[in-house]
Amino acid sequence: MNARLALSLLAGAVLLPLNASAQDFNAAAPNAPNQRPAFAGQTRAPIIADTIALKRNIIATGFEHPWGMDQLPDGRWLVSERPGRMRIVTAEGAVSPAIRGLPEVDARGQGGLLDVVVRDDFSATRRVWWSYAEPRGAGRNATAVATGVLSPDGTTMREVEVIFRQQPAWASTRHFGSRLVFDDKGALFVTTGERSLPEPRQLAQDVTTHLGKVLRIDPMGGPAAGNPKIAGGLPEIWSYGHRNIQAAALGPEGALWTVEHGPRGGDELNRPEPGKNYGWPIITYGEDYSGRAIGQGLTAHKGMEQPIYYWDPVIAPSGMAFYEGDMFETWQGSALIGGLAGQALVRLTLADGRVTGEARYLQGKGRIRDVDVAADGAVMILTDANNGALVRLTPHR
Ligand SMILES: [Ca+2]
Repeated sequence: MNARLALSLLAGAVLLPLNASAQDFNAAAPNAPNQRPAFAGQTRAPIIADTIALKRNIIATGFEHPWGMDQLPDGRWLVSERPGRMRIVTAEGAVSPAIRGLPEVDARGQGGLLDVVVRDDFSATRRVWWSYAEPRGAGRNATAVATGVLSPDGTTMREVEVIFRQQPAWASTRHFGSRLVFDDKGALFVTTGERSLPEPRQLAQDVTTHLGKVLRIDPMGGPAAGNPKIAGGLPEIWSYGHRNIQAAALGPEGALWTVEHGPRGGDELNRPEPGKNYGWPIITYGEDYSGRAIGQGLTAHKGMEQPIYYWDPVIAPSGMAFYEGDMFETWQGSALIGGLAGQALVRLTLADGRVTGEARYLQGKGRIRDVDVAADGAVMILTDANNGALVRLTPHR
């Protein structure tokens, strides 16, 4: 790091000239070179030539494994830290002590306190929802969702109720999924993972379990009204056959979009439709991290949905948001996705339910854990870089 950059980091703002077209990420060798996409544009979309310069303002640092965030109506942010803490951060970067009253989490491996969301009516209700890895005894755990009412002084979560408990629990520290997204009917989508191990992995196809699913629940618990009827299936299930969905957001058209961690060379973008099967672990792009094929190495099968888009090599998706703000005129309608392995902010342009272009920003600047759009149109990221930071991105003018 040169002295000038160090100084500007201390000052909190860094100007990064970003020329996405100069970063030919499509030149990277695929992990599964013999696989072919099911349709043109399903992977390696044309790189968007975007010469926009981003101003990166570090709002606050020192978060330990920050995972999720949501903005309160007054402009402050709720930020979760995986070891089990939730904090309030002001627009100026003042960070509160950890909010008291949250349930115990299992913070081993990929587990811990995960996503956090509020609704537009927070000012009236002060109600918060969060997901976490819940200890279930004997080394087992599973994804759970709780809700509570934040005290007027912001110090304590009260009336805490667990509204969802993934079944069955497993002795695994991986693949908790855990994004929370409200839809426009007031139902809450919960994404899960299949716990990674060979045995529970198969349960992504078992509709009597919550593993490897998109679930849609009532905000106070129980299945949401209007869910699909899946023969023999649990009434919370919206879609199944997923591996580990850590990125999800409502699109401009009101539909849920998800990005799931695939095997090596198989991260995928879906717009899960009610009652449908997204294939894991029967069909997938990519290969096992051991180098072996997943199952029979199939990428397509009757009755199983193709992803809208996939990445080989993977980006390792984290959070996701659709851009509909006022600051980045050319980003309207784009999907923004955080990358862990990719260490990038990924932008996809979409048309007619297909991906038409891809750009990447902040490449190599650290793992991006969540992405959101502030009320004023700034793009907010949580990153493991800068000692765990909440960062505000705006166009440089
Ligand atoms: Ca799939």
